[in-house]
Formats: sequence, C-alpha cells, structure tokens
Amino acid sequence: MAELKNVYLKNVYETVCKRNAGEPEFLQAVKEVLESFEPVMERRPDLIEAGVVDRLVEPERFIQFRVPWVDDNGKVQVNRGFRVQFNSAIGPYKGGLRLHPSVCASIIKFLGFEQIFKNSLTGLPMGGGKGGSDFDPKGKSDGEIMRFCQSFMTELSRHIGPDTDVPAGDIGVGSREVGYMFGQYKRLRNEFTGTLTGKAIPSGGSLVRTEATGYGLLYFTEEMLKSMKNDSVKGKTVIISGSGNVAIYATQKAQQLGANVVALYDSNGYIYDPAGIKLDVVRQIKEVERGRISEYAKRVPGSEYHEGCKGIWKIKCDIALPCATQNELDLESAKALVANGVMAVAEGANMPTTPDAVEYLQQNGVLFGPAKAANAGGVACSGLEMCQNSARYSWSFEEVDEKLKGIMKNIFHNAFDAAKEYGLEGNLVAGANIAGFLKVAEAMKWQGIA
Ligand code: NDP
Ligand code: 2IT
Repeated sequence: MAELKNVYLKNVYETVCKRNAGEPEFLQAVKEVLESFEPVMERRPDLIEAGVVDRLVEPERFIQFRVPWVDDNGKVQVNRGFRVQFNSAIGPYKGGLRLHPSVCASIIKFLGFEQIFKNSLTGLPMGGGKGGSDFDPKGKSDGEIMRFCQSFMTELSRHIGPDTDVPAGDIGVGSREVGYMFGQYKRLRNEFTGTLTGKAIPSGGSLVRTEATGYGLLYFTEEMLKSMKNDSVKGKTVIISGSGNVAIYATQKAQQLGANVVALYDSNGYIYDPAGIKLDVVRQIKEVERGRISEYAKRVPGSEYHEGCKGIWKIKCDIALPCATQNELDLESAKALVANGVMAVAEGANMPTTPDAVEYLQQNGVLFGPAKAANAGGVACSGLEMCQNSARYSWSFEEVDEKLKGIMKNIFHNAFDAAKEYGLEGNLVAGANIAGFLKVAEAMKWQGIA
C-alpha cells in the first residue's frame, strides 16, 4: 500500500500503529480508510482542527470480559468476550457479534471501525460497534451453545440497550444464538425491547433480515453493473465463497436474477457444480444439519468437492462474491480471477480482499464493490428492525424488501458520486469511505470535542 502523504493523516496513523501494535487486521482497516481521506483533508482543514480523525480511530469504549460456562461433561470452560463501542456520533452503537476461535481484539476492532462507515452509508441513525468471543460453536451441543450464550449475555447486558448499543449476528451467530441471548437479556432486565436484531419473527424480528445481507449484495452488484457497464447479473457465471448466512442468500438472489452460481465453500473445501448450485441441498446441509459442504458432492451427481479453499478463485467466472471472512481473496487469487476475465467483484464478507488484491483488481478494470457499501444490507435491515420495534409495528416482506433495495441503490450512488467529487471516479472503495465518513465527521464536529 502507498505511504500516506497528508501530514495530519500520517501522524494519526503513526499513533494508531503505536497504540495498537500487534493488531494487523485493525491497522489494515484503518490504513485503507485514511488513504481515502487524503483528498478530503486537503479541502477540509476544519475537520483537522476539530481533531475528527484523531478521535475517530480511537474507540469510545472497549470492553473485554470473562465468559465461564459448563460443558456437557460437567467441565468448566472459559472464553473471552468482547464488545467495542467505536463511535456513537450518529446513533446508538450497532453491529454484530462473532463467535469464532480466531476472535481477538484486532478482529473486533477492525470490524467495529468498518461498521462506523457502513452504518453511516445506510442513511439510518446507527453508530458503529462490534463484539464476539473466541468460543468455537463447531461440534458443540445445543445445550452448550445455550449455556455459553446465556453466560456471554449476563455480562454484555450491562453495556447494551435499545438506545445505547444494539448487537446482532455475524459469523457463528444466527437466529438460534440471538434467541438464547435475547431470552437471557429479557430475563435480566425484565423488559421486552429491540436490544438485539436478527430476532425470530414471533419475538419482534423483521421479515427479510435473514436474507438481507445476501440480497443487498446482489441489489448493489446489479446497480453497479447497470450504472458502470450498462449490464446486469442476468446470464452471468458467479462464484461465491462461504456457505453461511450471507453466501446462501446471495446465491438465492443471484439465481432469482438469472445468474448461474457454480461454486461455494466452507473452511474445509469448495464445491463446484457447473450445472448450477442446488440451493435446497445446501440449505438442508448447512441450515438444518449444520454439516459440511463436502456432503453436497455426495448428494448431487455431476458436482465436485475439492479440499482447501484457494482453488475456488481459479474457477472461470464473470462475477466473484467473497462471502466468508477477512483476507480470503489474496493477490494470487485476484490474478487468477483477472486471467479468467472476471468483470466484477463485490464483497459480502468484511474485508475479504487483501489490499494488494484490491489494487490489482481495480488496476485491471474490474468493478469492485467494497464491503462497507456492498454488504450494508444486513445492518440496514437491522436498522429497519429497530424502527419496527420502536413503533411496535411490523412491515410485510415486500415492504422491507423494497426499502432494502432503495437503500442499496442509494449506497451505490452515494459512493460513486463521492468518488467523482473527490477526483477518484470509479473508485468505490474511496467513495464509500468518504461518503460514510463525511456524515459522521459533521456530527462529531457539531457535538464538540467529545
Ligand atoms: P456464517 O457463520 O453464517 O458463515 C460463515 C461462512 O464462512 C461459513 O461457510 C464458514 O465456514 C466460512 N468461513 C468462516 N471462516 C472461514 C475461514 N477462515 N476460511 C474459510 N471459510 C470460512 O457467517 P455469515 O455468513 O453471517 O458471515 C460471513 C461474512 O459476512 C463475515 O465476514 C461477516 O462479517 C460478513 N457479514 C455478515 C452479515 C450478517 O448479517 N450475517 C452482514 C454483513 C457482513 P465454516 O462453517 O467451515 O466455518
Ligand atoms: O457486519 C455486519 O454488518 C453485520 N454483521 C450485521 C450487523 C447488524 O447489526 O445487523
């Protein structure tokens, strides 16, 4: 990545490096964002004077706590829980909870930092936050999952609330886990509020929330193709990494829009089905049986399973949608995609493309939809869930879906227009960062040094 030229930004970044040494994912996320701010700082000395960026890179609050629970053998287990409350300039902290053995301060802080800009881009009043634990849900019984979630929420409940901080799902946290956490929160507080989103429908959840990130990713991709290439998703060959919540509903919407989705993966390996992924089979394996994607090849004739994830990017495709985890698409993978004629990459996961891979894709004329914009549909729908909860009301599937579509189109155009205004036409990474930032920056300046 290029060196920062603006002296103010360079100094901010040096301080961030000193304060957060040993946190590579967080530093990666901050560096990318600060690079985008260079043209903004030239025009906005008032933001420098108000110390907006110095304040933005330091979380308002970082909470770390012990999560003790008892496994099925009666043995005491201890995990580490986190919540970062990064920025509340435009609304209560909002962001998911991740349960994965790799979770640590660096991962939670990078996710919380990105969430600030993403939430701002949705146009809804939500600040940035994120949380989770190094608990590994794989192979755990339902009872173990419930006891862990209850213990996690017992501590987290002190720090959250409908007007303070509203968590949701992320990797390893879906409706089941949100349900156990919501039940425990309600019991501890003796109040029924929309403090978590991603709830089941009978408990105040919103229709479309389950589908929202994947659907939103496709609405964004469709708008990007239409506006920048006068083209569409229809008839395109698509590969999607992951096979969890985001990947499944990205596949569903891509198929509805007339694309042929030919590959998916989990952390063990990928499936290739040239005739098109049979989503009912994937959903049975992943959502019902909580099994491995390798099962697919045993059940669907003509499909293949390959051990290891990297090979997926070597499959010829028009559109690639990384929907699993950070840094899963590296430079070598980007080169393979370009060599095979990929026209668009849009990020369903958070920071799935390494910085050198992003640069390579952009330099080779590939349309690139960054996570903060392209995967904002999930949190946008969470914002709509908060809205329905506050109003004690619920909207139909069609109403929520229409709102989601409108939000994703707006996000694309706001990112596109911001990039153009600052002399970086077509660079949606910079555009999304700038558009997300400016709203937060104005709010921070207006609220004084806080
Ligand atoms: P899920 O837990 O439902 O699914 C995650 C998928 O990614 C699984 O297939 C998992 O495989 C795979 N995966 C996880 N870690 C790795 C790894 N290290 N290498 C390869 N594959 C991996 O999570 P989601 O679908 O909800 O989240 C996916 C991504 O989307 C994350 O980056 C998340 O932050 C982001 N996101 C999620 C939103 C949401 O609303 N859920 C909203 C916006 C972004 P395995 O089962 O083998 O672990
Ligand atoms: O990364 C994300 O935007 C999410 N995991 C969704 C957060 C939310 O609050 O719905």
